[in-house]
Amino acid sequence: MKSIFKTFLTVASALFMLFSLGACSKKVSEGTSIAVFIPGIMADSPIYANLAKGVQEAVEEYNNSLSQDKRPAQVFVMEAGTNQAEWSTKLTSLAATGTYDVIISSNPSLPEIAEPLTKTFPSQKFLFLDASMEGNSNIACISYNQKEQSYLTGYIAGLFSKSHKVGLIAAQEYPVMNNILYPYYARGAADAVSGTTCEFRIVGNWYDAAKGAELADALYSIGVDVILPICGGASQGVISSATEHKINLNWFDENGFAKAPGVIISSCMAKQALAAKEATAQFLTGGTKWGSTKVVGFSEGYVEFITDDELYQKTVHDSIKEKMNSLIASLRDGSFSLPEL
Ligand code: RBF
Repeated sequence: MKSIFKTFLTVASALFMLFSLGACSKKVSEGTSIAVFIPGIMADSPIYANLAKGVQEAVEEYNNSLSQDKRPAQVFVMEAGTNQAEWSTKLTSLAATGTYDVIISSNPSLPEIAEPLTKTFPSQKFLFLDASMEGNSNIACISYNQKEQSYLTGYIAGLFSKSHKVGLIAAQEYPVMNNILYPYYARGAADAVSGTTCEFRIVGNWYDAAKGAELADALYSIGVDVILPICGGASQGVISSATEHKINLNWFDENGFAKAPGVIISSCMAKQALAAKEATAQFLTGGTKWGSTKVVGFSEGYVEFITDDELYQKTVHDSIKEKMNSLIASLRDGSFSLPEL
């Protein structure tokens, strides 16, 4: 009887040791795990490609700075695809794995999708760029003020247009598009050359290049000669149409000059890779301000109108470059600020 009891004690203590070792080694050995949730696809959507790039760069730098006894942080990138009806289910599945310390994404529609998940999975953190939400302690956001980005783009479109008709081809309508991107683009064009009008067309998705071309053809047929496409993969069709009709394009979200030399007259972008890198680095070092939204824009250095590209220098006449330079300078020194629209 005594020996049975002794055996039981030995097994129990062994199990206890094994368990505590296991639990302990789990803590020491597991590095931070990050999921990047792409609400769409990365191809032709620089805002998403730069999100993944920025997160990966931050993780690489963080891992390089770790001492040898620490496990590296890991990143898993998931493309949720262009069917927006599936995003909620896919984000839920990702949170349900319980594997990721944070899910990082970028899109104005995500906080609303993630909000109910923070109740179901209370330890899941979400970091969203190009989005805003206050007061949920599991969610932190970075929002771009894109007024100057749109206005500068519209301004050069207005200066460039000979017909004084410009156009914006959007993938879909959403609050940032309707309240900021389109109105400030149109206002910039009209402020550049009084009487310039702006047409607005909608593709209906972020991938249909044939529809993009069809809409650009139609805008050309009514005299539009400068177009801003904000429509992901559909912008490929806008490029083909503009090249064929010898009209011009603005570009958004990345330096796009090389995509159609001589056709693209401007590239103005929010610095998504930089913002994603900084936000990820802050998360990895425990500095994220949960429950809040940080707004960054032109005055904080997160919006860049590219002037040093050779193709900008070549394509845009000096008189227009000078006007753009003085507009940029006046926005920077505060002598001109944009109206509320
Ligand atoms: N921008 C993209 O470049 N690609 C996309 O697939 C994409 N999908 C979006 C889906 C929704 C529901 C919303 C609200 C925005 C989407 N955006 C997309 C737009 C993006 O948030 C941003 O406004 C533009 O990239 C302009 O900076």
